[in-house]
Amino acid sequence: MFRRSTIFSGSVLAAALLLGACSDPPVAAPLGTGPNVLIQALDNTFRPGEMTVPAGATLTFSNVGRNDHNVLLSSGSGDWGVATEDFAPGDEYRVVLTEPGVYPYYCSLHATPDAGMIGVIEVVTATED
Ligand SMILES: [Cu+2]
Repeated sequence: MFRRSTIFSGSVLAAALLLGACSDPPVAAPLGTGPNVLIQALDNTFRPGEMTVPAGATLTFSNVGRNDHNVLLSSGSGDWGVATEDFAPGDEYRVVLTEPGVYPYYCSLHATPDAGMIGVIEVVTATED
């Protein structure tokens, strides 16, 4: 259904160190078969707040604000997202959504599921070439 990774996070770095990799952050490589899409977390809004992407697109959430944020699903659309401790200023979180649908999300520090720092991603069936 989905794949995800948190890049530049402590847990991933710790795993990389355990595997004997160097301590540099992993190079950001695309995960999905579709385009790469950037969603910025500002203080305190997601930009863009609404977007439509083809299935298989790689979504990169980037915390470019000065505050901690998180990404939580507003309603049942899988269990992707990123916790506050893994989404500090400068952190990025990636997820590939392969199932068409509507994925509302929010930051629990600065929003309720319905208002505030919220966003929604609509995943549509990828067109065949
Ligand atoms: Cu926030």
